Amino acid sequence: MKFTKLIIATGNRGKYREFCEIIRDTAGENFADEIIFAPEISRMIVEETGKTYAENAMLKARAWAERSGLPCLADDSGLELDALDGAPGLYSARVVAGNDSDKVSWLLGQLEGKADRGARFVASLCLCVPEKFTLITEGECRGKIVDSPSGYDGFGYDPVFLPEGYELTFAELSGHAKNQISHRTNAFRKIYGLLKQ
Ligand code: ITT
Repeated sequence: MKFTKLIIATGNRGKYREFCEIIRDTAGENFADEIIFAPEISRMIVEETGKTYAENAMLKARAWAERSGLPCLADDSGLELDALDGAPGLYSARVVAGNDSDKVSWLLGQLEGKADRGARFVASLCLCVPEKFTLITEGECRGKIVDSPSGYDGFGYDPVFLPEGYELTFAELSGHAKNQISHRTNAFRKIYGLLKQ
């Protein structure tokens, strides 16, 4: 199955950029002719009222599919810290007002004096193809949180996340390297696998 147009149902340009690369790296030209950033076709804020990543991903994908009539791929993701029993998790985008570096500062503050730096990124993806089907998958990437931010690539908490088996943060790795191992990639590979069945 190849889509003529695919909407990435997000307001986060960092996620959109990653999806373009992940789709190209995973499926080459076989997935979609055109990959569209949702805010370029319409203005809409979808309330994330779900209790799980999967519910929120479905809310976003379905809302944009209803609005556009086109296939929509949404992601709901978060960073879970072992020392904080999985927080901020579902609320990773909303821990404090401000930009990514304010959120990173908040995170490092929460971990101050804590020896356990273990963490994982989680992403649920929802692909909604109007009047045909809805698919949901989940992916994770384990790692740990470093003491201070390093690197400028990526978005969100990338400058403080050291993926397992690596000595560079997500923000120091190239986009291509992050996309070999990320939670988002792992979830997308599952979607692609299901579509090929
Ligand atoms: P949309 O809902 O519009 O897609 P959002 O940024 O609000 O955009 P989420 O609600 O899924 O997305 O929030 C996930 C947050 O978790 C995101 O804003 C980042 O702070 C963090 N996050 C998720 N994946 C990440 C990644 O690959 N690298 C760094 N931070 C990430």
